[in-house]
Amino acid sequence: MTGKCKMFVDIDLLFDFRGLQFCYARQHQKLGSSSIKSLYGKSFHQGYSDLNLSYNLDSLKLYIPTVKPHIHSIAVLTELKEQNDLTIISFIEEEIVSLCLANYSLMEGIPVLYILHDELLSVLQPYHSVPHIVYLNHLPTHQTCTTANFKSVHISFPARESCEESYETLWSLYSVPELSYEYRYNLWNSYISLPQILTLEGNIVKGFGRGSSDLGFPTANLEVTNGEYEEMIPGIYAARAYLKRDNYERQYAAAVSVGWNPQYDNEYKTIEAHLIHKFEEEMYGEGMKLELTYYLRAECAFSNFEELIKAIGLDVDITKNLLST
Ligand code: RBF
Ligand code: MG
Repeated sequence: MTGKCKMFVDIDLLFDFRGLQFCYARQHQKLGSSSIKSLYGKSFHQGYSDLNLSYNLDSLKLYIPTVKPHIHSIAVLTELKEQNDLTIISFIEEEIVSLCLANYSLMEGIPVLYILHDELLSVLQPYHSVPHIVYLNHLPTHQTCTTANFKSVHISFPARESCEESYETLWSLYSVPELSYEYRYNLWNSYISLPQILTLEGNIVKGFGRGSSDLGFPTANLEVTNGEYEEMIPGIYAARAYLKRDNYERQYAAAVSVGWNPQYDNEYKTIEAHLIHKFEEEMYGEGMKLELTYYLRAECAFSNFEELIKAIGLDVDITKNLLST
């Protein structure tokens, strides 16, 4: 990269606020994926009022510590911070964003601009003559910028929009380092201790059949026969698991995913437990009991599957540390 340029990065790209919005909206009402999609690219306030929902900042604040940076994006940001005149653009409310940023010292010293989508171009106007890239993950904003002749790179989120071209553009400008395990673990390591243990019981059923083949983390899908699972906040939990075959006496640590898997946009809500133990045999039909003790994070749609796999790996390591007996 020769010379400095002005770079704007949308905060949505760096942190999974949208995962939090999914979680939070679904906690309040049974929303379909189409209405959830309408939260995309909106501030909390706008998204919620569009869906005719209200949100309570106090209870939202509870989940903010678990909003995680995208592992890959944070590597990009680290690189940009070294090389550029960097500003973060946020279309999300200042109160929410600043609470989240407070968790990550990496963000210290980077200015954040709080604006509305409509204000974007007037904010960028002074930079029209300097070489710059606007690095955005929100397609309409990207299009607005392109139409106004700003050099704008679109990195898509969620994953299913095609974004190969934008990655190539980025890689041709920057060599982005791989973050060390310790670094990623520290970024990822924030969670909420549940005020009371949530117990779920039922039988293990066939899931979407992706667990071990695609991701390398086999899961036992629980068909729940007790508990208010419909009301449960979607997200990733750390749990103790017990199996009927051991008379529910032996304890396994488990990382549990509750929700619609936004990476795949499932049609129905599932509870999937990755038991941290090597099982040789199939477990369909087996009885299982889960005691959820920590909320680790919201469900996310990552910009690629490698990122999802890394995130699950970190969830599992954190679960091991929290529940090792
Ligand atoms: N799916 C998602 O779409 N987003 C996630 O953030 C996510 N996190 C997970 C974390 C853990 C610990 C586990 C066990 C699963 C997670 N999943 C997530 C679900 C995953 O996509 C699913 O297990 C496979 O697709 C098999 O159905
Ligand atoms: Mg499964």
